[in-house]
Amino acid sequence: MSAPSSSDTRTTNDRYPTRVSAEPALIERLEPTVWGSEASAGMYGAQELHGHATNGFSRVPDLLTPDEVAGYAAELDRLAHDPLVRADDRCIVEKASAEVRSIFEVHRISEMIAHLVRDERVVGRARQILGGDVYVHQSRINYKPGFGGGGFSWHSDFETWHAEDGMPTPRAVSCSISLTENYAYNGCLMIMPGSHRTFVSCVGETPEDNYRSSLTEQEIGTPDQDSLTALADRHGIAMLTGKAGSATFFDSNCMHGSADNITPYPRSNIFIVFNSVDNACGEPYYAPRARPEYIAARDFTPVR
Ligand code: 6CS
Ligand code: FE
Repeated sequence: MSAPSSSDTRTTNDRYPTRVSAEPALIERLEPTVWGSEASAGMYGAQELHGHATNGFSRVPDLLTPDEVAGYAAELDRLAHDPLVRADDRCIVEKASAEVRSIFEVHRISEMIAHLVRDERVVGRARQILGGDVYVHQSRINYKPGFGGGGFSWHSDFETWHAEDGMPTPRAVSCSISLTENYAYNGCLMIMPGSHRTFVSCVGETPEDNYRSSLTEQEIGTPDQDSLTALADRHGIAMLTGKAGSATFFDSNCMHGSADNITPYPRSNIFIVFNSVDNACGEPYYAPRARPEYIAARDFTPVR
């Protein structure tokens, strides 16, 4: 791919350039994190929304009941063993073990997960944070099996969604619902609290069909070590441990990652990305072409 030309207004006026310069940069984010008015009614109270705006994430300890956890865990198991799912492009396997790593667009594969997306406990909170109607930009199951589930290097999701999916601004939020206990040692999510206010412009052009390798091991769109050190020194690192059934909502620009899982204990979760209908994706900003719809939706119908 050649670098976008300077006549391309989409990129010349862009506040969040990435994968185009030889030098990394830290760019202050201007958009709010919580768009709903703090008075907007819903499951989050004003204090929780305030915490979300400050840290870039918020936690819901018992989003699912133990019975629901058991039901969804059985559904994850069923999907991972369904030969039709296994053969589908939506299914990503681990490089090392050929075990299922992720399944994408699960809200269109599983009726149970479609239902979960529309659940007020889930979409209601996303609407409160993003200030109105939302649609699903991406959904996936991450399995992270024991004895070899692979980690995710440090990254901001928004960096990828902006560069490769054409998401204009960081007005999206991810909901990660744990179906297994998350310990510090089985590859739990790590977030730098407060890092969502800084965009790290990354070095290295997006190759053709980058998604074919980035979903097992992301290399492009991962920040340089000096930028990561600066952010970690400034913000520290939070380990998001918690019980099965707990959920974390986190801003699209949080700096986050997770380690490999060498323990016997899997760390599985359902992951749903909500984007504001006022922030619908267009052409990619810094990639040769848009990714498939099962990774980055083009149907902006609000969740009802
Ligand atoms: O590609 C995505 O949409 C997500 N997956 C990875 C490995 N990095 C960026 C983003 O979180
Ligand atoms: Fe991520």
